[in-house]
Amino acid sequence: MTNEYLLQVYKNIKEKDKNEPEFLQAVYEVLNSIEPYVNEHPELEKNGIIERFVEPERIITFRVPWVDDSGKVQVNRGFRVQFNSAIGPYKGGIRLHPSVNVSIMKFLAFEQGLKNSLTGLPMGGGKGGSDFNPQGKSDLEVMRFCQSFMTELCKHIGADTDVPAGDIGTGKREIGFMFGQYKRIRNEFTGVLTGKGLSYGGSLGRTSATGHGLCYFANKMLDKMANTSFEGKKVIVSGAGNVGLYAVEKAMDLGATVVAVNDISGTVYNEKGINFDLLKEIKEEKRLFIKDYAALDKDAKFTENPKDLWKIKCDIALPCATQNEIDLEDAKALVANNVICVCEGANMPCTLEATDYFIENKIMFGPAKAANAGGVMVSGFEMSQNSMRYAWTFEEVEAKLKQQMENIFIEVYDCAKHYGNEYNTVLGANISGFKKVSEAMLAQGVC
Ligand code: NDP
Ligand code: 2IT
Repeated sequence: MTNEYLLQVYKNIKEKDKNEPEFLQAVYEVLNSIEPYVNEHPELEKNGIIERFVEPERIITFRVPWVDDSGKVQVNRGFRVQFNSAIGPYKGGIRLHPSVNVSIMKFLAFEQGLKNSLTGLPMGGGKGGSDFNPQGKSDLEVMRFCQSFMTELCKHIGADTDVPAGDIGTGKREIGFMFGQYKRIRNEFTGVLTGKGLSYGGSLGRTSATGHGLCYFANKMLDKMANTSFEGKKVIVSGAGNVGLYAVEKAMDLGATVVAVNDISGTVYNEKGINFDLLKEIKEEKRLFIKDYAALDKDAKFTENPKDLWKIKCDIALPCATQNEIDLEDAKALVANNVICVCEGANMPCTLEATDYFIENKIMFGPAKAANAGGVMVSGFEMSQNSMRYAWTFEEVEAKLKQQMENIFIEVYDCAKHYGNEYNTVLGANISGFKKVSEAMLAQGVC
């Protein structure tokens, strides 16, 4: 990065937000890659667009008290970061994980704004969550937490204001409890959350949308850049949650063999292919661990280190767990094993160094804000269906998802190529997403 304006904005934010490493990482990556566009558009500096673009419109933090099963009062910290509403109401998931803090919330909300822009739908950027850990809690404890969380959050959201959804630790169960509490307090049945159950306004195809969308994006990239596909490829997937599970399903559907997956308990490898039905039963229905899967799959080899996944030989790697799960060392191991494609299902799963290494080595790379946009895209479809009081079939939703993920790839690829390196899809995604957001900000004056 050599542009003086961008360097100055980054320096300021680095001083102000020095205790927010994930946020600084996300901002650095974006500012660095939009540089050629900023050089061509002096009106951005004149109007202070970048200063505004890296400053959240609003951050809400709040106390979340709840009573555990033993009668003891527990207190968690709740967040909602309403980052940018230039192109639509704030939109983004709710993360429930002990690691949640303001840095993680801000990086996710910042990235979400660009991702939502890439979907082509009118949604701004937001994210929320809490350091509450749903793992090991009873359904009643989770319900009491969700009700308390929504008792405060409901003052700040709404179908035309801010529409939360799922993320790590927040699935159908949590969305259901939160929706019930919102409806009760506000006396409104609206599309205020997405990822809802099908019986109360959810969209068919939302559960599988991120994982399926990721594979549609990757398959289009393989086709366009290497005239190949998932057919016959060996795939590894990290994180066996909402995104990872349905990435496994779609990769298999497209003719690949998924040879390894991981979760927090470790890594499982089966050269003949992971058994998707068993994996889904263990992870989604029973809320157990990969080590429990390994005990039931007689051909599987299990190791306790989740990081062992990246040492397994594969053609395609789909990181779908969490931020910074692939560092430079992991990237080197993947490239040494001849990986041809890495597509990010999680948000920011590759460190800056790992990402650069993939691009330098001409690995086909799908950056998160483009490759995992399928989830929020179908959330956008859910909002449309709720407004119309109508429901599309699974086939209609899936066809729109596939088409639009392929369109995103083409837009990102064309933009990367236009700026001189078709492998730099990070630049392609960041400039494509930023263009629409900055145009909207310019049009709306100083706000
Ligand atoms: P889930 O909570 O459903 O699943 C997360 C999975 O990742 C779990 O299997 C968890 O293991 C595993 N995991 C967490 N940390 C690690 C780690 N350090 N090493 C290995 N595995 C780990 O979350 P989602 O699937 O919803 O989210 C995953 C990622 O995808 C996040 O980055 C999220 O922001 C992103 N994303 C989610 C979307 C969505 O619609 N849900 C949309 C777009 C992006 P365990 O089960 O053992 O806890
Ligand atoms: O990171 C993400 O895109 C999500 N967690 C999904 C957000 C949404 O509003 O569906």
